[in-house]
Amino acid sequence: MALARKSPAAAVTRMVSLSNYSRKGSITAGRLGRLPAAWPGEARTRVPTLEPAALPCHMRRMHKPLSAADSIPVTPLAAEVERRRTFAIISHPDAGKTTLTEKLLLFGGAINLAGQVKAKRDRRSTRSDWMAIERERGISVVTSVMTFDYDGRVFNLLDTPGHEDFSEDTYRTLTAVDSAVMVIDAAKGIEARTRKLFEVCRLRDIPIVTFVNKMDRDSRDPFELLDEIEKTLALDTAPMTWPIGRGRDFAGTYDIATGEVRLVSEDGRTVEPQPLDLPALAAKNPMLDAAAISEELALVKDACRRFEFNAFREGHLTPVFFGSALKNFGVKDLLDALASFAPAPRAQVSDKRTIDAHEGAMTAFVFKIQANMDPNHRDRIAFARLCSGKLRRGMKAKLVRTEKPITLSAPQFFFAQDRALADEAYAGDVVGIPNHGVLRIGDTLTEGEHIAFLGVPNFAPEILRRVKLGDPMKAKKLKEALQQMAEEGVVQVFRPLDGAPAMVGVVGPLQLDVLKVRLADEYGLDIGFEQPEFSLARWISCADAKKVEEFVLANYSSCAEDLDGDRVFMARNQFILDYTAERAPGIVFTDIKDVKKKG
Ligand SMILES: Nc1nc2c(ncn2[C@@H]2O[C@H](COP(=O)(O)OP(=O)(O)OP(=O)(O)O)[C@@H](O)[C@H]2O)c(=O)[nH]1
Ligand SMILES: [Mg+2]
Repeated sequence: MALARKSPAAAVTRMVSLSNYSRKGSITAGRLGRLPAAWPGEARTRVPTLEPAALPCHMRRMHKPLSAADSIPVTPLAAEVERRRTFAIISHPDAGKTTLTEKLLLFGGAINLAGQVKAKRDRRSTRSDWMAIERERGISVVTSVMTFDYDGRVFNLLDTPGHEDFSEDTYRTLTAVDSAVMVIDAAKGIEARTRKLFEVCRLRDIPIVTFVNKMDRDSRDPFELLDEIEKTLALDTAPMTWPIGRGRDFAGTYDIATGEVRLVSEDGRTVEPQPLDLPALAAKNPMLDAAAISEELALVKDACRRFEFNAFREGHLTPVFFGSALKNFGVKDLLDALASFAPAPRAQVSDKRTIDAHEGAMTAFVFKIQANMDPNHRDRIAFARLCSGKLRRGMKAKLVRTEKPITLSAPQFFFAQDRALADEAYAGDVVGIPNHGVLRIGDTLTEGEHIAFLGVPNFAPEILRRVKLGDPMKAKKLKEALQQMAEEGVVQVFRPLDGAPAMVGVVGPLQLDVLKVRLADEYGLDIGFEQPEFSLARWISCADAKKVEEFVLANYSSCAEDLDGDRVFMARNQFILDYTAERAPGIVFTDIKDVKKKG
């Protein structure tokens, strides 16, 4: 029920319970233990900031373009780096990430009309969900990358899939961003996947901006939602806007810093903020109770935490915006906030040293491969996050894993499936590099230095399946296709050493559906799956490489190699795994492999 429609007495009761959450002594990230060790390979170095750290932030001042007066950088390179904002949108499935992405792009001026994410199954036009299977099922399967300009900034936006079966893709994406937008369905609050993804962000110290979405529908009490964020995530909240009315009576949002309101317009136009005139609002909509709203706003100002720039950047506090992505509401406030106080590119840790984003030499790592984005030209794109320096089209880079040079002749900025040649790109940018299989996930590119960025691991699969081919004449094609799908990270492929047919490993069953559909659509292959005799796969290693080979010889029919040729032991069940491990002293069995540790 909307608080604004309740009696003043109800508001007072609320004030009592709210005081719990707003007092300084309430749950703070600090008390529950701030971030332990950083995500493997991540720097905790704080990037120098441009903003004067407005405290509390005045929304009007939040999005002023860069000017010499408030710029620390002096070189053109540093100025370009400081302009970059690279962020992911994360949440539980269906909270509205893709819808929000569409609307953010609209403000970015990149598309004129956002393709609406309508009812499931009827979404043919969103930019971000471009794959056939995504459009058919109405879910995001892969991360979509979009680069656009807005208000003097260059945004690299990554729309991630919410479903847990695609979590590897999402985790990889989170290695490439400097901040995240956490979308919450106003009727549902913090859901399981949101919580998990938040934990991953916290491991990497990624600052989070919260967008409470679907305010146009019946929603939970905003105070309750803030309280839930604080309690379940141990994250302080600072509302930046506040909803006026809920559900069908959602009238707009109140800007806490300026005291102005932005009203919902029927035609989806952006309405400029205006002074709050409660009697006029209530006259237009009799369901709105002016007195109750006024009391609620007073309570918000009095009891809610104020935005603190440093606490946000350190990951202890999240600014919260309310809105409706579908109605295009509250989205501009969110974008302005990102432009203003989301961090510029952070430093990144490599195996040898920490690389600062302002360093002159270009460095980058590949966090995602996507094949066949353009069905007419079987292309293969490696998505790289630039970590330092400037990438120039045509330049030669060193691929550290192979120590071979690679010419970056056609780097591209992506806009979901659309693209444009990138003549130059800077630290923070995500560029697509077309290649024919040379680049792999985790690869480091430099201008000569022998370093490898550290990062996201590969997880041992939860499900193993043998691939059954309808037409045995197509075995060679299947081998190529599986190699491609494994390089993309759609599935993991394990090739048994004894020559038995390849096995695929996945974290969740939807990945198998995606593999089947994509092999049919993109390669004309009709496949099925069989339950193999094995259910577990573990990477094996030992300081003494000879010992691994001895182990492999002794367990030949249970050993396979993965995409990189690394040895994997497969077991029927946990008992066999434990039994074998006990009898192989010195051999390490792991269920995690760091794909970026090579090179
Ligand atoms: N009423 C209402 N519906 C919304 C809003 N935002 C999104 N939706 C609907 O919610 C459904 C899911 O939206 P998506 O944007 O696909 O959600 P998602 O988070 O990208 O989902 P996954 O990528 O599959 O995790 C769609 O039917 C949208 O039309 C909103 O602000 N109000
Ligand atoms: Mg989506």
